[in-house]
Amino acid sequence: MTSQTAVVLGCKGQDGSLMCKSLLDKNYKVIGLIRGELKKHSNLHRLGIEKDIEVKIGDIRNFNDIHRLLENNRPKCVYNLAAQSSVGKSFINPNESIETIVNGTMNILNVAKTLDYSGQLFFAGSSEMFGNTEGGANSEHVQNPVSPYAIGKQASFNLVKLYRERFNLKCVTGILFNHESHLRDKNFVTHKIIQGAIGIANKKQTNKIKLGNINVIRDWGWAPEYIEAMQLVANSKQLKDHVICTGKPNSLKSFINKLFTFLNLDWHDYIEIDPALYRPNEIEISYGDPLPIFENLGWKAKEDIDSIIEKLIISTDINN
Ligand code: GDR
Repeated sequence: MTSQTAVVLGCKGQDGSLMCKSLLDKNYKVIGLIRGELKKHSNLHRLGIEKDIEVKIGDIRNFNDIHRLLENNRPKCVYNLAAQSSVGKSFINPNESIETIVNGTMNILNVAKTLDYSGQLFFAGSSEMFGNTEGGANSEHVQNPVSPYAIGKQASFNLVKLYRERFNLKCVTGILFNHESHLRDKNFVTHKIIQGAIGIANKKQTNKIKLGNINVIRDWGWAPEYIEAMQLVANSKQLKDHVICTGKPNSLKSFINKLFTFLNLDWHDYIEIDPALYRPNEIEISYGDPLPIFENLGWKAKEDIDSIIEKLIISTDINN
């Protein structure tokens, strides 16, 4: 039997590479799109799958690139996991955030509409579009984005909804809360802290770890299981946007405390607060409501902050 084809836009990031691996495990033919060249130590290489997927070069903002990809391959499903993903960087280069997130989404939707594409389109949304959450946020939560990144994600979410309701495209957004793995880029706080803490524990690092605001509260989940949730949201006949979260709020300070305690170290000796790392605008508290996705699709996060820290310590390569 010929296997079905799935397209992963942004296939070398944390989520893109994990999505490719999961789809390959389910016997899909996987086509991945990247903007530049595939570097030697990409996440695809680290997962040992760079030869198992078909990698194409292209840009989600380019009509012809996406048109060619969809028309030639007629995939069952397209996962848009491309675009700039750092909230911090979006304050430094807002144009790139808005262009990749909003124009990218718009372009993919327009290509799909032009081709009368009947497969599923999944878009990675972000809890950042809610701003501070009042209790655990579900997909109907009031939206108050406070960064260029979040403003882009809010626009993307609303475009997807519009094209689903107005043009009958099978497109949905999975609104993702923070989700981590050893494939995280070091721009993100969990990877930065884990790398530093392991370096300190192994006596390879003597400098303190400099951080911004550690009083923030977030809902941290385990990326590999969020990939499975994304597929459920994408494949569901309900065509409904869903929040993907654990529902458990934790402060960054408690993440740090748990991690250093695990390594038998006192974090107070190794963390330095650097006001220069504070963001111009910050979300103080953000966590989701895990019930809708459980009730509608039967998905529930299995990993919590403690097991995530343990997994990150075991799997992190401090040279990456
Ligand atoms: P976030 O992730 O912005 O929540 O976006 P990040 O790990 O960058 O920040 C989490 C929180 O930690 C605070 N913080 C620091 N952050 C970084 N990067 N570096 C620091 O030194 C530091 N010190 C404190 C931040 O201010 C923030 O409050 C992630 C991304 O995956 C997005 O793509 C996704 O949409 C959201 O999660 C949900």
